[in-house]
Amino acid sequence: MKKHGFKIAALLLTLAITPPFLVSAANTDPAADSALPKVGTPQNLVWSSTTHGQPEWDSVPGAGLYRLTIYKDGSLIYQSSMSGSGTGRISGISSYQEIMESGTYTFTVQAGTDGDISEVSPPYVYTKPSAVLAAPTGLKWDPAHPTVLTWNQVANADGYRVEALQDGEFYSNTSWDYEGGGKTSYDTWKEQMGPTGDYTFRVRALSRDIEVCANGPWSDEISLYREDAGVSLSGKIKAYNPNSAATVQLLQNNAVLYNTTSIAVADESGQVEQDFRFENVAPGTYALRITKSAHASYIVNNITVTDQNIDLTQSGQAQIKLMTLLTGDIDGDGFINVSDLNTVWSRANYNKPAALPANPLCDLNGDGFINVTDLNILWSRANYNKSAVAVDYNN
Ligand SMILES: [Ca+2]
Ligand SMILES: [Ca+2]
Repeated sequence: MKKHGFKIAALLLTLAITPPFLVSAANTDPAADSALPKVGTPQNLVWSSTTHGQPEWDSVPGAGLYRLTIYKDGSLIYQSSMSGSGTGRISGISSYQEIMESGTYTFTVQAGTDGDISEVSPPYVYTKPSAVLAAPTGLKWDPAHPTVLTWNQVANADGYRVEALQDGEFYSNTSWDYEGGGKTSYDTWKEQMGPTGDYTFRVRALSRDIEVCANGPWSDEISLYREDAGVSLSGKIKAYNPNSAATVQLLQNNAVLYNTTSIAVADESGQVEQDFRFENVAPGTYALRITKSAHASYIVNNITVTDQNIDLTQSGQAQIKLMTLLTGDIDGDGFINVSDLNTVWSRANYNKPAALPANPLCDLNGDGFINVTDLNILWSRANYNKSAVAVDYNN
């Protein structure tokens, strides 16, 4: 069987593709298209008879780029672009790497791009063979070279694909094949990643002939190691009215350096616990400040970040382990006192729905009504005549 080497130009282009371009059939990326010449439509699209699942078509004069779209049973599974200024027949990106399951695969090719879409290719009907490559195991960051991802070699693999996910969504990928299947590491992820985000990686083994042995499934995921990324700082708050979000900030010299907003829990009322987390916090000493409407502010001073993650729920101080916000500072002056009480108790607000013209902040528990429940929260021993909380992390 003829072996098609992986095209370096195609590989590099695949690396550079941004996710919307890759995954959205409707996205025509006008900024990229505008610089390209008007060109014709590629013709004579067929699957290669020698490399199963590999598309080929006639080159288009003047084209510098081709966009390939693959459908499985009518649904888009892959879209990518490759440089293609050659003449004669063009071999597409090695799309057999995208073919995992039995089904009917077709593709379209755009040249140029001027928005033309070629005719749909003859279908490639794929029946997955019983032989399937194994999923890679043992993914880890090389201890000696912590920016290099490694895994155990998969028997009979002809290549691998490494895919990055950001916050669980496709972010980028790269793949290659080679003679012998011995390369089981990947070290160029760092240039592809943005400065922030929760990245994970996964790897799958690729087959040269998917009629003989199918491409393997994805490995388990591994989180990104970033040697220069800083650490995480996480904690837990407890506050009333989860419909209203709390804002958590890290400050230095009264300047906000990191911001997070704990997730509001909709359709719930009362006093609930919520987690927050900062990622990639640089070394330094910070004040953590929590603010939330109708609650007194809460500050933890002198948190020194070094090279270790900080989980405030592990603190020996009860006031840091679980930061319970004091409730009832409706006018936001930093004190929970008679002026707030009088606001709840007023004719305009008391026993009214928690909507204008009443003051919605008087609905302290977030159940939609301003009533004795809210009054009791404000007037409780825990809250009444209390003010903004400040604790020291090192006490
Ligand atoms: Ca007040
Ligand atoms: Ca209420």
